[in-house]
This record gives sequence, C-alpha cells and structure tokens, in this order.
Amino acid sequence: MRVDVVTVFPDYLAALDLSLIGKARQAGLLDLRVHDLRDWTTDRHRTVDDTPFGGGAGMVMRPDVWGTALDDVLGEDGHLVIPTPSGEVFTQRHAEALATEQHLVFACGRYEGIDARVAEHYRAAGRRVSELSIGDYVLNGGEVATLVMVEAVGRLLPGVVGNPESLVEESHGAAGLLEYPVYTKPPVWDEHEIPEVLLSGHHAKIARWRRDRALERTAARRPDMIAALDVAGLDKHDVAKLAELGWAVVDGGLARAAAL
Ligand code: JB8
Repeated sequence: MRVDVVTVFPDYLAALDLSLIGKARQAGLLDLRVHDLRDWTTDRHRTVDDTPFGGGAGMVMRPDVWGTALDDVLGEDGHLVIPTPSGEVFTQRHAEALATEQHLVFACGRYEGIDARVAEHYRAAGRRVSELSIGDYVLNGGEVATLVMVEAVGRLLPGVVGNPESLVEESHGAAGLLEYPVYTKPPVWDEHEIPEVLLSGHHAKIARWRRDRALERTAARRPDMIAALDVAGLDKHDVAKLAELGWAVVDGGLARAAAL
C-alpha cells in the first residue's frame, strides 16, 4: 500500500519509522512518504493559513495551498483522508475498509482546520474523501490522528502482523465484544494467582470462561456494544450469561432487562 501524509509538522510522523509499521516499510509492504505542506507555498513567509470569513477565533488553512499539494500527491487513485473532530468516528470497520485501498493520502490540518472547500472540491472531482475523527476529544492537529489511523490500517496489511491469528480474537473484531483478560508467567505474582481454568488444559472450558469474561467486560464497559450484538451469533450459554448481567433478548435484539 502507498500512503502519503501532508503536514506542516513532518517530524511528528517520525514514529512511523519504528516498530511494526517501520518493519512493514522496510519489508516493502508499506510505501509511506511524508511531505511538508509548506513546500507548496509560493510566498516569502511560506503562509498556509489565514483569518476565518465570518469572524471567530483562530486561523483556517488556505484551500489554494492544499489544492496544489493534493493535486500533486493524490495521483490517479488516491483516497483522501482528512482527520477532523467533526468527522465520522473512525472504527475498526473503517480500518478494514481503508486497508483494502491501493493509495491513501492523509491531509493533516492545524489551527481551526482546513477550508471546507478542499473536501468539497475533491468529492466533486469524483475522489473518495473520508473526514474521520479518532474520538470525542480535540487534538491540536491531524498528525496524531493520522498516526493512529496509519497504525490501525497498517497492521491489517497482509504480512505486517507476523501471526495473522493475532488479528482474529481481538477487541472490536467480528465477535462484537471486548477481548477477554490475558495472563502470562509467573503463575503467582505478588500474591495474585491466575484463573485455575487456564491451567486445566480443557480447551472447551477455557473457551467458555473467556467468552463469559468477554461478555462481562463488554456489559460493564461498553453496554452500547452489547445492545448492538447480533443475537444470531449467541449460543444458549451467552444468552444465560447476558441474562445474569441484566440483558434480555427482546424482538430479536438485546435490551436491558427490567430491574428486579
Ligand atoms: C485542527 O481532534 B482531532 C483534530 C483536531 C484538529 C485537526 C484535525 C484533527 C485540525 N485541529 O482529530
């Protein structure tokens, strides 16, 4: 996959030289290039921003500078990704979809963001444009959000994660549940023991125990994910466990059971 990042802080993206994503780049699985937006300015001060029409605090990034930069970088088939707190919330589903693309271009805004005509222009030109937020909080610019999205997408590329089985049983995976708790050696640490079933070698019992812990965790931390579960994917033990946790199957969906 080819990924381009356009930013006024190219050094911010240095973290992508490291770890799994750095290895993917060295292995030729990910061709990642970072560009300085100011390379496309033409004035002595290398200006990328100006005051907002209509008034208000802060500065807005100029569409003309972004337009020349993106015309150069998008190429034939680039899918434009614009991190913004006013975008759709980026999820594992977005990561999976973006991982199937040939070419992504991340446009990192700063200040109050990028002039809205930029997204509009590339959509009107028939480009795919995704305005995405990494969560309900506000960063100072799109760089950290881009790091998050490149890592989430990059680890899904074939060959990047050494053991693809690691991608199967994950939080936010197909099961729609958070992951069960995990343990390793030593078996006793600071008087804390590990759950005995994990030493039993009884694979079916271990699978059921993990499923129950995943259901409990998800019910406690992410009731929205329980409400969104596909009932067709639940077995009778799941339904019994969910009943214990205060959830009932109603009209083919899950609803909080009335308090007793
Ligand atoms: C200016 O919170 B964020 C985010 C914040 C930003 C810009 C982009 C993204 C640009 N502020 O995801």
